[in-house]
Amino acid sequence: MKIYGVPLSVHTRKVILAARIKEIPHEVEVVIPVIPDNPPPNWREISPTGLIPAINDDGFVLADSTAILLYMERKRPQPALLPSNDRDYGTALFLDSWAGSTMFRGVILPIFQNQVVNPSIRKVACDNAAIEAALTKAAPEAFGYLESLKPEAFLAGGKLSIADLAVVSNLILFHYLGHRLDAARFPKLQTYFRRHVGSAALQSTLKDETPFAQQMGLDRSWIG
Ligand SMILES: N[C@@H](CCC(=O)N[C@@H](CS)C(=O)NCC(=O)O)C(=O)O
Repeated sequence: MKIYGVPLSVHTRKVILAARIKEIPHEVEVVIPVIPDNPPPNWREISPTGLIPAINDDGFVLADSTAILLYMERKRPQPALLPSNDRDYGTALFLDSWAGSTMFRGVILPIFQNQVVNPSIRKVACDNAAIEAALTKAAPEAFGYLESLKPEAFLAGGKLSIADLAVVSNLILFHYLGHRLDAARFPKLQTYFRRHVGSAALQSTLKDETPFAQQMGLDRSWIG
């Protein structure tokens, strides 16, 4: 299975982690849509939205991290990344969707765009007010919601699921960008995050990301 995307991307990491956990043989072809002319010429045929990730599985192309993960789940059911219980299944998919909207679009993306993409790639001014709003308003609201779920080891169904991959992947970029969870305010979330960062799948994934993170000057000091 070919995975198109860049390992540092929140949604690409979700898919790489799933492939790793399910032991689906895969290779990553680096595609960085924010860099003009970087994607391959037939990119829109592979990813109709132009976003990463997308896959090519023996000629079958598919975009969107959630669609890909659900496809992987059918292709390689074990270990399951969707809970078997109906309600936990619903919760896991809700949290995955919430992570892509409230957390990614509302918190992580404005920070990433203004700290990295605008000044370094697009060569346009960074909107400090957007970063400030994300850090002081959107982030505490999102983290407060997660804290209210009283996260222990996992967010849905007592087992690792798509919900954890989505939430943790967002928190990783937040940390790469030099920001930290306020452990006094969000103690359960902090413990939950550190537990996942220490897992074997994440440690090897983070190791593979090292050259990309170094090249972009990201903060790796939080990786224990
Ligand atoms: N719903 C999509 C969202 C994908 C997405 O937002 N990808 C970002 C990177 S994490 C992207 O391609 N950004 C490039 C751009 O906006 O041009 C998914 O889950 O795959």
